[in-house]
Amino acid sequence: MERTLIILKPDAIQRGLSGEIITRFEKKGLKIIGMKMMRLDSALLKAHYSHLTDKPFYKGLEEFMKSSPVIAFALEGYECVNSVRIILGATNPREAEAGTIRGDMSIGTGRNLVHASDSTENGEKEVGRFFDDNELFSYDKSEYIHIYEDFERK
Ligand code: IDP
Ligand code: MG
Repeated sequence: MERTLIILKPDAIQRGLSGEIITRFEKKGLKIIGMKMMRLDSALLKAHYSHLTDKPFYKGLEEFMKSSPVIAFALEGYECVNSVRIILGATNPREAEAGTIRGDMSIGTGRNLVHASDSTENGEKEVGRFFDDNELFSYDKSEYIHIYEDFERK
């Protein structure tokens, strides 16, 4: 099982799209193992977006991500990092496939609604950065027998 970090960005909160976005992950069958509303600060954002801090758009990105609270959650599932990125769609929503969250509900690259980890390694790292151990929950999901074959949920 992999873990991935999702952030509903300020545009998702402001536009009232949180429920619809969460629903897409729930319908897929992924398990929510932690969730909280939080205000992001510069230090956390610099760590989270360390691959982008030297880009010209970074200042605007940081300001935007601090502009209202966000909802962060951790998802768990078999090979979920890749499948969640597919559900998200491309970074530039104008190039994102119809049917994806970004493709269906957004237009601007800097207003693309949602973050998701981009690799198995980063999934683990980012969940650990945003959640303490006691904020993550281990529990059985009764529908798993109808979502996974045995070998997939080991
Ligand atoms: P990702 O969110 O699809 O993983 P990254 O390249 O990691 O894409 O970039 C993180 C976020 O930074 C994007 O989701 C987007 O909000 C913002 N961003 C990336 N590139 C640009 C750009 O060229 N202009 C404005 N914002 C950008
Ligand atoms: Mg990224």
